[in-house]
Amino acid sequence: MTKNKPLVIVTRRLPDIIETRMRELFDARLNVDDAPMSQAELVEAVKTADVLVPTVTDRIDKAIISQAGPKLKLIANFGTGVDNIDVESARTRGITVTNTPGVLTEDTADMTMALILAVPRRLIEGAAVISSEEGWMGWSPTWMLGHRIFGKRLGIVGMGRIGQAVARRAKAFGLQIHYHNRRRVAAAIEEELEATYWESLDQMLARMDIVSINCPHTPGTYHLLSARRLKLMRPEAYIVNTARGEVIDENALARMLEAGELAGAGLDVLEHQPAVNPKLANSDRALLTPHMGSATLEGRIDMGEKVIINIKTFVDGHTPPDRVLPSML
Ligand code: 8YV
Repeated sequence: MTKNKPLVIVTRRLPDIIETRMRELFDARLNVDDAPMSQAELVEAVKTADVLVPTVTDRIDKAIISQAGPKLKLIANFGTGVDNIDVESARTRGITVTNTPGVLTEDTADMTMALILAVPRRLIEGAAVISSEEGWMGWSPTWMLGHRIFGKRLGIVGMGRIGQAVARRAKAFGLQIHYHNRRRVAAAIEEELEATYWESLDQMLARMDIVSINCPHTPGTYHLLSARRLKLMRPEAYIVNTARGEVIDENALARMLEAGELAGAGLDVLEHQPAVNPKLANSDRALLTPHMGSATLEGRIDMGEKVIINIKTFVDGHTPPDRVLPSML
């Protein structure tokens, strides 16, 4: 790798301040039009770059990585989830992978909380009445009734940084915190959050009023919320997902919402995004948002800063702070 000015290819447009800094530090090839790259363009990029900066919209699979040129030594993902990258193939070829953890925790937790509030309280439906053609016909004591969240049980699937940030917020809203995680979290955290650990996801799901998905998408969590597990949930329960669509069997969820076997869903991520399951798109019980969990200017700038730090550290011959190893997934 050329030590001073590595060729850094960035697949999507990033905030101005980040692109400006990248131009100063690197031989940066930026995507001014922000058009997603085709697989052929990605192949071209990995053939020539020293560093590739992809995002969630780029599939950096084995086929792409196997065509990487000898210069490519770092894939510095703009994003925390690395399910878009075949990390094992990269490791085999001696390519380091980094991500951007930590800086989008609070924003994603805010979005989770927004869905936890919006779905049971019918926020979007209510707002739509005001802007509808007929307009607001008048108030009534029994109209637009949602459900209280105070005092209800929230089951968090994945108690990492984001899960804990959700728990902290939810506790302040009077929800009881329950969680399932591969590993039980430290006693001090459980105590602070007054959180109940469930070793069995099945048993937790059967008892929750609201379930929030906050785990990464890995081979182990694909369809973790399978048709069988969704059926364990109470018909009055809600589910929200700000993690990855692939964690829930979306077809099964859509069928259950249609049949009234679940009260509602708030989904910021979809299994085949940007494609939207028509059953979900047309469901009164589903609130869908277009993967906006970390979409704040502050968050995107912090993410860009992390990408720059990872590249700079790596180029300077050190282990980048946010290195992702296959064993971490
Ligand atoms: C990112 C995300 O903005 O970081 C993640 O894992 O899901 C998003 O919020 C996106 O991945 C950018 O690539």
